[in-house]
Amino acid sequence: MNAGQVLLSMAAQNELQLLSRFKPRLKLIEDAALNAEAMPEDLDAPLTPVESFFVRNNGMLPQIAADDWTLTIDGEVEAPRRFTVEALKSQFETVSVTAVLECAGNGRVQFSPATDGLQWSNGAVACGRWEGVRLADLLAACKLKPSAVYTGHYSPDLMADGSGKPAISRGLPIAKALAPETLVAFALNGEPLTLLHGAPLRIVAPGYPGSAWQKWLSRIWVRDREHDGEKMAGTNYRLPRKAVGPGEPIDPKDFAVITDMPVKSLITAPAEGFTTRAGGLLDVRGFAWSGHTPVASVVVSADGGTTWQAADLEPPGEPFAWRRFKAVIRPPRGGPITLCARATDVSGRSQPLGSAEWNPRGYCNNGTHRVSGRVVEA
Ligand SMILES: Nc1nc2c(c(=O)[nH]1)N[C@H]1C(S)=C(S)[C@@H](COP(=O)(O)O)O[C@H]1N2
Ligand SMILES: [Mo]
Repeated sequence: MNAGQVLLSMAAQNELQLLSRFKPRLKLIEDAALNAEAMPEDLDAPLTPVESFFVRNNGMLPQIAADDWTLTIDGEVEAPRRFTVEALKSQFETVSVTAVLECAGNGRVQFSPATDGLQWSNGAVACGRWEGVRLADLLAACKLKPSAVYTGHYSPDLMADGSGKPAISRGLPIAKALAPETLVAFALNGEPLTLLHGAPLRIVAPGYPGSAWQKWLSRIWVRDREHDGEKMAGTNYRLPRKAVGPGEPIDPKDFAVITDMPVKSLITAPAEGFTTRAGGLLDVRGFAWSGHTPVASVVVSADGGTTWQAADLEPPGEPFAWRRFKAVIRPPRGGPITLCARATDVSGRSQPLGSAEWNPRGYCNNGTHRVSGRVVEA
């Protein structure tokens, strides 16, 4: 343990035990709350094993008794309801969606100058098969009023600063809440959700940043305005409508909620620090994904982005899943080598070569992933 970890509270020490027991390979990000990310090479499977799924907490893990959990739906509905988990499973159709979960702050560490927020490298992303009921079906059962324009999500986890405030309470525009891919989920990769990922119930909002995927969901307040819960307002999980440079004044009015994640890719093999032989063949592979706009193509570079070759992209599966890409490279001579991957979506948007446009909170950095290694003479 390093000094920062020793300072963590007792509760957090239990959290660390959870991490070392269930996710021993994740890299801890220093913070009062439990946050940890995967190494890219541990993300080299179409469905990320739960063990390698990153963990993002805005506050303390809640103490929960999953047996008597209920979900209340109220607000702009004709018929407010309260469901047990069993009632959700027995009264509504169970469906599954394969979807990427990515924290809006993934890649933040590459922004210069640095911004506030957890300094994630590239590992706050994963792809899972989520199983649950459609949020649309639950809302239909509660009979939405015409005034319903947004959902507000609540859970019992509190901020780590002792203020007693909810750690986070975000929501969805009603159109996304009603979209067929949006779930109240209770299982991941065929297993019941674990505590770290929001058991017994969490929101799954494919294409949206992870912050919209409320864990430990206990209440949905249907709203007649954009939800204004904890970490919805100000500049939280928002991007400026027009560029704001470092040090420039910030007016939250000019910021809009992030509702779509940008096109992105990750090299999952070889791993950082690899060695390969000059004149030999080097297999490069990884995944590409985007929010709501399908991925069109991926190119790979073996010279840090000067020249590119097309990668093979596996045929599309489910729309919110990530797609495998592969390329074979023949490094000509010995020396250092830097691999890059760059995805483009069907609307023509590509990953930026360095970082995405700097923004005050360091969100949505979809800059190309770089992996460095060494070519050794045969
Ligand atoms: N109740 C609750 N839900 C939450 C959060 C949280 O702190 N509390 N963090 C959100 C954020 S910012 C992200 S990126 C995802 C992370 O989900 P995971 O921990 O299952 O990977 O959960 C979201 N849902
Ligand atoms: Mo996040």
